Amino acid sequence: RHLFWETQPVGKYQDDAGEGPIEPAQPVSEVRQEPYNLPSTYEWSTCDLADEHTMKEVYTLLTNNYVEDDDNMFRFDYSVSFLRWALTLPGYFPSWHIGVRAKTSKKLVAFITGIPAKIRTHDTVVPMAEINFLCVHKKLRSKRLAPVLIKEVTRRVHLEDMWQAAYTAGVVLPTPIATCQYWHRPLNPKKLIDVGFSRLAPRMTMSRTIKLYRLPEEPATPGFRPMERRDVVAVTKLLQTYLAQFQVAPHFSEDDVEYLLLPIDNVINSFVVENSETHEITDFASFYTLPSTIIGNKNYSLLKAAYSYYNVATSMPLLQLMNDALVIAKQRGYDVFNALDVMQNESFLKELKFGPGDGQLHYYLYNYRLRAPLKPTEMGLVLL
Ligand code: MYA
Ligand code: JJ1
Repeated sequence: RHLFWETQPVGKYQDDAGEGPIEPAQPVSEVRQEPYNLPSTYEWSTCDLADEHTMKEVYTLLTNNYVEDDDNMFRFDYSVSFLRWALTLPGYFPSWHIGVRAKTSKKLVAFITGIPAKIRTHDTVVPMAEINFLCVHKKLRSKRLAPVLIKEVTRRVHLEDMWQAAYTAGVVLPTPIATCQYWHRPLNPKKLIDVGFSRLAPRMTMSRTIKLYRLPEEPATPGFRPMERRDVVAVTKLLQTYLAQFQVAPHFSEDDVEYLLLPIDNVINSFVVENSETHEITDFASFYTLPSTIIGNKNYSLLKAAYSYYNVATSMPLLQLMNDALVIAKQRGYDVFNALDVMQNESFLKELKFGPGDGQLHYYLYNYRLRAPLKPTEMGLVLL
């Protein structure tokens, strides 16, 4: 059934096989030296994302051709500043930003990326590639280009002596390590209903709906403030302790936290709670900005969505911390706050009036077998 995936090391769970790599690492000298073959009218093009023009080409490809919901009403609109942040992290490999161009016009028609990350599974920290932004132009779909992109990124990851990868997708492939559910908390319910993101519930009026989702003007927690550079050490400790309880989670260094979690306008929002007496950092909340194009609505063209990233509460229930995150997201003009049912998120989703979405997110590892699939609550990884 999966003519491509059946050839890849992504095998099934096996009671007898234990946990670890499916295939052993090879000497880098034995990795294929030549790029895989593309159809003759296309060529490989490593995309230099530090170059503004190239970045704009990538942005345009993704904005017009990347992930849509099941009813093709919304399409992710990752911003240029988001893509730059997410893809040019310290230690990134330029060769893992892979484009395909039409030979004659040089138009960018397909893309895939990898970034390096340390991912812990149970007790083992494994250097992996996180694969994201796989995209084939709508006019070139179903021509088996995606498997060529995946083989090529795999080859370039192998050339850096890495042999495992982590990725997520909305589609089912061999073989999910976890299947998680999206939840949505309306912040601007009227707009969400107007654009078809949500519906007026039975026996609810618009004004009752607006009242139902109303939030305080200001966060309730004293000492709740944006994260700053001086918080990096404390936030790293909070995250490391919190993430240790999950079966699969990133292993964050202080440098990772500094890069990934310091606030950037319209990209990443992070907050800490500082104790007013001890000045200790007791709690941390973060969400990233990922708008979607609203396809074919005459009043609105962009849905501004916040996505829950990593959150740690130690001085209060997680529910109270996340309520403050919702307040900030509302203040900052987001229309909806999205979260997966990963980590301990179930402890606040229903009470804070999130509702289940129609989308799922499946998590995968490449060339690494777990003993059994994880429950969403055992998943400690959020990809961008
Ligand atoms: S997930 C986001 C994916 N992007 C989108 O959904 C954007 C909109 N869609 C498209 O651009 C195209 O439909 C794509 C497929 C490009 C998705 N992940 O070329 P085809 C398999 C993996 O004829 P197209 C993200 O970015 C499909 O099962 N495989 O199809 C993470 C079939 O194989 P098989 C997928 O529709 C990506 C084959 O491709 C996906 O024109 C992680 C058909 O190819 C998918 N999302 O193009 C990639 N969708 O016959 C894997 C379809 O076997 C990384 N397919 O069923 C693996 C690790 C690599 C590194 C390893 C290092 C060691
Ligand atoms: O956003 C999503 N669904 C929305 C919109 C649905 C529009 C019709 N299809 C949704 N809205 C309901 C909200 C409602 C608010 C009040 C309370 C009850 C709920 O359900 C979905 C997620 O649910 N998003 C997608 O389908 C986008 C793709 C998701 C897979 C992403 C793959 C990423 C890959 C790469 O790393």
